[in-house]
Formats: sequence, structure tokens, C-alpha cells
Amino acid sequence: MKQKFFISLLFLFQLCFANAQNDTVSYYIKKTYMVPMRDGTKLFTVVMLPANYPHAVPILIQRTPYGADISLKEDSAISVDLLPAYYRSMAREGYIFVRQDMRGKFKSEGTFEMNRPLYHLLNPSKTDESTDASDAVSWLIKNLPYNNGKAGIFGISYLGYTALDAISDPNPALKASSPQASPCDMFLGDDFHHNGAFRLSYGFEYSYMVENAKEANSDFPFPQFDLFNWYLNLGPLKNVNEKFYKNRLPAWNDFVNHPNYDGFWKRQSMLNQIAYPAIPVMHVGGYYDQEDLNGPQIMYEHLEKKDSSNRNFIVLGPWFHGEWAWPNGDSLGKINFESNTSAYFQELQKKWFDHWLKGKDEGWFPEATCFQTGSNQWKTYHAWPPKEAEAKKLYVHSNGTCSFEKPTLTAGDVSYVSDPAKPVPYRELPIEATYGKGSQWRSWQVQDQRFVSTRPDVISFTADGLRENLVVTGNVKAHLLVSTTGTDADFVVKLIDVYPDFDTVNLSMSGYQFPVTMEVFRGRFRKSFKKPIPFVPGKPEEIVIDLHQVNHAFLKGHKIMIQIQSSWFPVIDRNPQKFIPNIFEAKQSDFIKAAETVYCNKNLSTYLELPVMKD
Ligand code: PG9
Repeated sequence: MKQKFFISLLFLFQLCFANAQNDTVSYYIKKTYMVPMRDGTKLFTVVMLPANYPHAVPILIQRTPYGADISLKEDSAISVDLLPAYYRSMAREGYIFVRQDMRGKFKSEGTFEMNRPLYHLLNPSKTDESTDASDAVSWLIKNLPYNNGKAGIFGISYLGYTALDAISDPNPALKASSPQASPCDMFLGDDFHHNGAFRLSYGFEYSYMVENAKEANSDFPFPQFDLFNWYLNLGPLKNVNEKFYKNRLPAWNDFVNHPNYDGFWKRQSMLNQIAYPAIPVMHVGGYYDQEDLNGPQIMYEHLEKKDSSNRNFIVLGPWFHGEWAWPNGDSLGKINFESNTSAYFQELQKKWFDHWLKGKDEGWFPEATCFQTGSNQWKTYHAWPPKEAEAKKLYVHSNGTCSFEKPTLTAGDVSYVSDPAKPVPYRELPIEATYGKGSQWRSWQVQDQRFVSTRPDVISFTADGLRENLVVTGNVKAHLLVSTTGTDADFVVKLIDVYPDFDTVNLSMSGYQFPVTMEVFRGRFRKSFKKPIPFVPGKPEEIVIDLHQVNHAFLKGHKIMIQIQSSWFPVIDRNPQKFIPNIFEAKQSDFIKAAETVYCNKNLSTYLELPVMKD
């Protein structure tokens, strides 16, 4: 995410502090430093100091690959009123804000490595984002005036990832971390793959954005606005290096050279690098995060197993990637949340850091604060996911329905033909460049699925209208019983809330197919992510797909729907449907049509496991 920090709201003030008050901060002054790391590499660091505020305050750090500098002259001041809401209430009561370029990016020295593993864990003489964070904290505590000796670190996405890195062997002065939308494992979920399926448009555009130039966030020079056909005409993935990147981008080459879950991805995975919450951690994630939905949920779950000191917390909201930092979080696309969910979070964030870094309040925080969509309420939980939810199986039936009753007949299935030459779009066209002008990237995960539900290669199963609300809170899992006439296949599963035929609350929402959660799985990895295997044509096999955590009230009068398809283009590359050891090396002729069958009978049943809350 291109962080805009103060830039968009910037207004320059020359040093004039006549109005500065002593109880709250009115202005911040900018200073920049080249901060030395243990290996002598110097990192460019922007410090925003509270002006005329002679009280010791904590330091809040963000470390970024997107450019730490802001368009404000050295020693100039900015009014707190002009800061984004995400920082404003904290700024008013006094924090020192620090932004640092990661090594190798923008004005910092050294070499950048995408998702650099924590090398120091195996070789203490090596540096990584954890040692750099620690060295930065040491320097800042020693050199910045009026700091209280305590630091926190936070940030969204890559900045969240560096906040997570920092909790491994944390500097003793680092007292709290809030990784927000931090990726966790780039093969299993998050930015670059989901369950082994490659995220084509994101991987292609992001590697260019970050690695094309050291001191810029580069936009790939696409020759057209709608990229659906551009990606289709690109053909097999090997054309990317042959036609465009010429092996110049390390991240793209890593995608090509590591098509399976090998040591490369395992070394990067936070699950293998961070074992316990050494300091208080507040994970923050969005249910509709189009980049890093998985990371906060699985990292919280992972650290929770070793949280003997109750330092591990989670906040989940109805957000796109980073929406909680925006001034207004009252809706996403056409879905209305009926309150400013971002403001709610920003208040919570302030309390969190005020407690750990300033010692304010008694420090009781709910273990989990998770917005409930549908009912549009904030809820708190002692355990996440809540233990009282009961797992119920929602079965699909060959007549296009779904219900909590298991099929009783010994025969029953539904088939469709998946053609890589005509993949199903993942969102309504036009598909603009991810971060390009007018891009609808942010809201596609709540888009009305009627735009594909009439296609012959998308199958839907709809339940009867609900007689009372049904609240689903926790992890949703799909158990697919499928076969293919090919030797490889992708499956996309969606859990959908279908609004009433006449929605009396909002007529324009009538019939809306709201995807509460969806996910893709690359079939070759059904037994192991490390060792892909082909399908035997026509042989039914089970695929279990994690559909993530949700907290959703399906309201009375709505219907539950399950949708299944075998492509999601171009966010996911096309599966050739013929097993190829490395899809990045597939030829055009390897892409074949295949018939996919979803079984729905007594012996071979396909179902979603839903954690249903009792009344
Ligand atoms: N989703 C972006 C990212 C994070 C970490 C690694 C790679 C990409 C981001 O928004 O920063």
C-alpha cells in the first residue's frame, strides 16, 4: 500500500509556536537523520517531534519500503489538526513519530530483500528487519530529546510486517507492537499466493512497483486501462520474463523458481520465525482485506498457543486493506456498516499504546474485538474464535440447493466446464491497474456476485430463506468432494449472503449476493504444499479449504448461498488444468478445457463447516 502519511494533508508552517500549549501538542517539527545499524549501514529516518512540549513521551516507529520522507522541510512544523485521523488523537497528547526507510529502499543504504527472513536467528552476526528495528530503537532512545525511554512499533501491511519482525528478540525499550494487515506466509495466504495459487496481477504489479527502482514506487506502464484482456493475452507466465522483466526483478524470479512450498517460502514464513509474543502485540485485520486477510488471523492464532503472559490481542473489522486508517470506515462498496468503524479502531489504538507506553488505564483489553457484519455491531470475546460456536455442516445438493441436511441419495453431482481461454473474472470489468487511477481493487471482496452467477462455469447452491437470524462466528471451512477430467484444477468457494428479493431496508440491495468469505485452492496441493501431485481424471478426491474467520449475522429473510468455480482471473493465474511440474514454465498448448464435478450425495458429500453461535 502506498502510504500517504502526512502528505495529502500537508500544510507548511515555519517555526512559530506562539500558540503552543503545555497540556496538549499543537505542532510537530520534522528532523531527519541517517541512523547507523550494527553493520555500519545507515538508514534514513524521519522524526516528528512535538514542538514546545517539554514532557517525556514515547516513540512510535514505522519502518517502510515505500518512502519514509514527507514533503515538509527540515525543521519545519505541521499542525496536529492537519495530520491524518489515524495519528491525530495520539499526536495531540504527545508521541514522537518516527518513519524509517528499510535498508535498500529510498534514501537508506544497503540492499532490499522482499520479505527478508530473520537471518539473525540462525546466524547472530547477520542483520535483518528485526535487528534493524532493534538498532533503530537503541539509537532513537539515546538521541531524541524528551523521550520517556519506551518505544512502540506499528503499521499497515509491509509496515505491519516490519512491526511483526520487531517482536523477535525485541529491543528492551520496545514495549508494544501492532502489526496491522501484516502478511504471515506468502505461499499459503496473503499477497503472492493463496493455497499455492499464484496471485498473478498482484505479484506482477507489486514486484515491479517495489523492485523496478530504488527510490520510487513504480507503476508498470500498461498500454490500456482495462487489464483483463491484457493479462489474458499475456499467455503463459513464462512470457513475463521473456517479454518484460528479462529476469531483472528478484521477487518475480523467486516466484518462478519456487513454485512449491519449499525452504524458500518456509524460511520467510512468520509461523516458522516467531514463536511467542515477547512483548504485547495487537494484530489488526480486515475481513475483506484484498491483500493480507490471512496474516493477522493466523499469526494471532499461532502466538496465542504460547501466550502465557496474556500479551496477544486481535482486532478484526469489516475492512479493506488498511481501511481502519481512513477517516471514514462506515461502508465498503455497497455494504453499509452504520457507524464509523475506523474511528472506533483509532480510539482503541490510542488506548492500547497509551497503556503500554504511557502507563495509562488499568490495561484491561478484550482478548478479541471483532465487528459483526450483518448486525453491524462491535463485539468483544474472551477467546477467539469463541468456543461456544457449534460446528454445523451446510451440504450442497444436486438440485442447486444447500441445507444442514446430509444428502440421502447414493447418486448426485453437478458438473461444469472450466475453460482457461475464458476464465471467470474475479471482479467486474474494468480491471484497472491495482493501484491505478479509479481502481476498484479495494472493494472487490464485497462485490455483488450476480455478475458471474449466471455463467455456465459458476455453480450456485441456495438455501431456503432464513426464518430467524443465523450468526456465524469463527473459522469457516469448505470440504469439497470433486473430480476433474484434467490432471490439475483450481477451486474457488464462496459463502454468500443473498439479500431478500425486495429489500425493504434498501431497495437497491435487493437480491445482492454479498460474499461473506471466499477462497481459492490449487488442486495439485491437496495432499501437500511441498509435493504437488496430479489428479487421476474422474477420480473423486477431497479438498479442504480454509475460508478464514468471519463474524456475520445472516438476517431473517436472507438466504445462504454457496458458489463454486474454477478460475478467478487475473488475480489468480490460470491453471493449465494439465499437470505441469512448474506452471511458470507451461506452454500455451498445455492449457486445456476440463469438466469439473462437485459431488453431492450420501457417500461423497460436499459441505461447508460453519461455526454457528447459539442464541
Ligand atoms: N500488501 C503489501 C505487501 C506487504 C508485504 C509484502 C508484500 C506486499 C503492502 O500493502 O504493503
